[in-house]
Amino acid sequence: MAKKPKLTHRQKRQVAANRSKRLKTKQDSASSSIIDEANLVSGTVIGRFGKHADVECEDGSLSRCHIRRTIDSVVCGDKVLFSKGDDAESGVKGVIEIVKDRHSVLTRPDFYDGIKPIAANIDNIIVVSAVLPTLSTNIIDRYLVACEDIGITPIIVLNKIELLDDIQRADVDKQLDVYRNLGYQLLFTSCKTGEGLDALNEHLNNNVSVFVGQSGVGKSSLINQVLPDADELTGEISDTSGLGQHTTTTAKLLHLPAGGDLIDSPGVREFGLWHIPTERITTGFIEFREYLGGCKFRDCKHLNDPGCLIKQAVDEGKISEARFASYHKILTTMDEQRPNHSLPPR
Ligand SMILES: Nc1nc2c(ncn2[C@@H]2O[C@H](COP(=O)(O)OP(=O)(O)OP(=O)(O)O)[C@@H](O)[C@H]2O)c(=O)[nH]1
Ligand SMILES: [Mg+2]
Ligand SMILES: [Zn+2]
Repeated sequence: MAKKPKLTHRQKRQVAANRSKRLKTKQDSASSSIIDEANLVSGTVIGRFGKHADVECEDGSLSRCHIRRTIDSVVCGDKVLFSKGDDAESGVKGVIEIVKDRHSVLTRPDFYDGIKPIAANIDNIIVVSAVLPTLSTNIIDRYLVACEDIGITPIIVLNKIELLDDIQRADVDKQLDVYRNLGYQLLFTSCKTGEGLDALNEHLNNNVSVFVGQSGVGKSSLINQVLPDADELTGEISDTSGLGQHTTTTAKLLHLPAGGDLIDSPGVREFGLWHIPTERITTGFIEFREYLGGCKFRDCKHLNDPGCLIKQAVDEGKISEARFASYHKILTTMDEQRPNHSLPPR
């Protein structure tokens, strides 16, 4: 069989748009609506495995589907339409033809694949961080920027809190005051003692929430606590690095008994932000927003530029020095993390 030509992203979009138009026209015409209704089934993606996606229909049935080659991406939380077709040998029950418009999508940059969506149609993002080996507020800031960039105010969860003694805990607590002052919800949790789990539960009910954070911080463990039937695989921490071994390899959507869904996502080592243009990184620091546009120079780098309102706010104690340093650290590491083949998004 001849090898099919590889399509560019633009071509894929065009083909998908045409297909969508054709299907819509077909659905609109009374004569063919019977065939389409019989063939196209709607559902929600609850798992992605290589070339397949598991789609759950409203009646609760599950269909493993292929994905039409022209579709750019399918992730957990996506609302899709698939055509039925039973392949007894592979167990595949259909082909996803259309991904409906997403009201939100969380993405991350991947060194090899460019921008990768993580989860779609989410209302809530739970940013999980661990307090050991050290608390990294820079990593928290990176996630906050990514969340603010898609217009979702996340909840910050500090897990494994029982590992700290009282003095360490007070120190961590103090470092995190800056986030409370900015209005972010902050929870201390422990899967070992159960601390904070009820409070976490309250934030999850009736929402679609995605758990994000570095590998080994305890995302799957927290999900297992909240949903004992979830049975998510959890991993041991390597002694040398103190970090996890990427135990969760694919995202998965799970239902909460009281309503709402949880999406467990695979952790990452580095959460780069090079896919987000600099101006959007700046607005991702929500306390900078009121000063933007007021600096003396239009191309102000907000560092040591004369007449910089942000630097002035730092000097006056209105913006935290730690957040200001974190902002510049993100900008400098962005260039290092961006793969050479990717064009800078500035
Ligand atoms: N001490 C302590 N250990 C925890 C806690 N929560 C999780 N762990 C341990 O941390 C390790 C990693 O937990 P996971 O839940 O697999 O972490 P993850 O964030 O899902 O990691 P990835 O799937 O790789 O992204 C496991 O050995 C857990 O038992 C906690 O509250 N306290
Ligand atoms: Mg996991
Ligand atoms: Zn400035």
